Amino acid sequence: MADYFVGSKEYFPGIGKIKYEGPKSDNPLAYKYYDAEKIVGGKKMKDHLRFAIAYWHSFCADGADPFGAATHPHPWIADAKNPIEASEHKLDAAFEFITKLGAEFYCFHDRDVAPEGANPAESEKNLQAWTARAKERQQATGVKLLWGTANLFTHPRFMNGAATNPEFGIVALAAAQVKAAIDATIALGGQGYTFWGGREGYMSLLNTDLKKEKDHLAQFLTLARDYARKQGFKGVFYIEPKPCEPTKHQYDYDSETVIGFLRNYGLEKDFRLNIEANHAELAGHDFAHELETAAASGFFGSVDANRGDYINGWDTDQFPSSYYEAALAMLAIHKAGGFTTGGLNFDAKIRRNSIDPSDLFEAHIGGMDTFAVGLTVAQRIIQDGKIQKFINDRYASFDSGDGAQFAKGELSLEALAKLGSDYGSFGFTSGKQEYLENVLNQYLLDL
Ligand code: XUL
Ligand code: CO
Repeated sequence: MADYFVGSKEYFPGIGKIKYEGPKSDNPLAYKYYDAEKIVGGKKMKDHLRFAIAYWHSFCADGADPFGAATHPHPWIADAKNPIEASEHKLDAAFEFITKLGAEFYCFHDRDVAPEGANPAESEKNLQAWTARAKERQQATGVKLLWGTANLFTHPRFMNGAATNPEFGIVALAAAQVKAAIDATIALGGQGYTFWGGREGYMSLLNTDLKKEKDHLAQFLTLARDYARKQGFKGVFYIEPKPCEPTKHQYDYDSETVIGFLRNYGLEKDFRLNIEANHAELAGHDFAHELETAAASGFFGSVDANRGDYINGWDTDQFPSSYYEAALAMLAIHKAGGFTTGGLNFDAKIRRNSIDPSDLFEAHIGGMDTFAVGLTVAQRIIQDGKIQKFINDRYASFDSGDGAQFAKGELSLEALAKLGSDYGSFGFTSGKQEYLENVLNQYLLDL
């Protein structure tokens, strides 16, 4: 892999390849904990973490919010003569950034990378032209595609949803977009294809046929899966749960809801979950809860790494910075068997007033260091085994005898009830949560 890629123009001059300098370094443009080649738990850090850069936040979002105009006038967009040239320059900027950072993967929506045309055929042509250029960049740098997706929420035509739109014509237009985005993902060797619900949900039941919309969503996903498999796609499809925003009630509410939906419609073989930390918070769950819930049913797939704000109730998409949360998340990911096709995609944006070119680097460096710490702490917890032993001991009464028989389904309710009346009084064992929290803090401080 080349040290870093520069296209027709260097968009981040003065910033070179970001290197590991260790915890004592005071260089803001160096890794303090993320040492890509370091072996942790028998595997390189980079292979545990599989970092991906989100095209939409890092190279498209311009800092505009509902109260104010853009504050990040990206030169790759501002200096381009037309949207096609902007798409080409953006690709150069993206690969320069990704290779300087040393991340291995990226993720994109169709409309992040190539402009919408006057009709579906023209949009597809624009995407195909970008795909050919992106393929060359991937080959030249070794950067890979973690997953692709289609943006089925920005254009006004999707104001009533895409696959769940009450008008059939819009469902068909959404299909044209998804088909083209799947083709692009396959052409680029994408390891996954993601469906985030976008506007698949409702604002009011007074104008909504909920059952019909869910049936249509499942039908749409089934067609997309069948098409992709027919075209030779070997990767994983992800559903990304989110409880609300932009609709009041998104159908893909949280991990458990999506697992039920996938099983209900026979999609459980091909689809896994892409869990986003901020979405978990919006659903009233911890990030680790969503990860463990997905893993418990065999649906863990990939992660959108970010964080919300405990005081704000919306999707702030901030860069991860909590070692505590990252440690618990990496522990849950370890229990899920680690990443195979998935990875840690920074679905996060710098703040509107972070306007230095170096801010985008510092944001990602911080996020990568945070997960490197999380990985290190999780490995320490796993190797030491104290917490797992506590959990095992807590359930030991199911390991043998009557308890084991119950767990295997070998006891009737009558037999169980009989045992209950014979056993007498039980259940006075401490859960020791405070002690375990102290143990976790010890692991965290012992960096
Ligand atoms: C929206 C969100 C999306 C998905 C991809 O909240 O997370 O960016 O990750 O469509
Ligand atoms: Co996301």
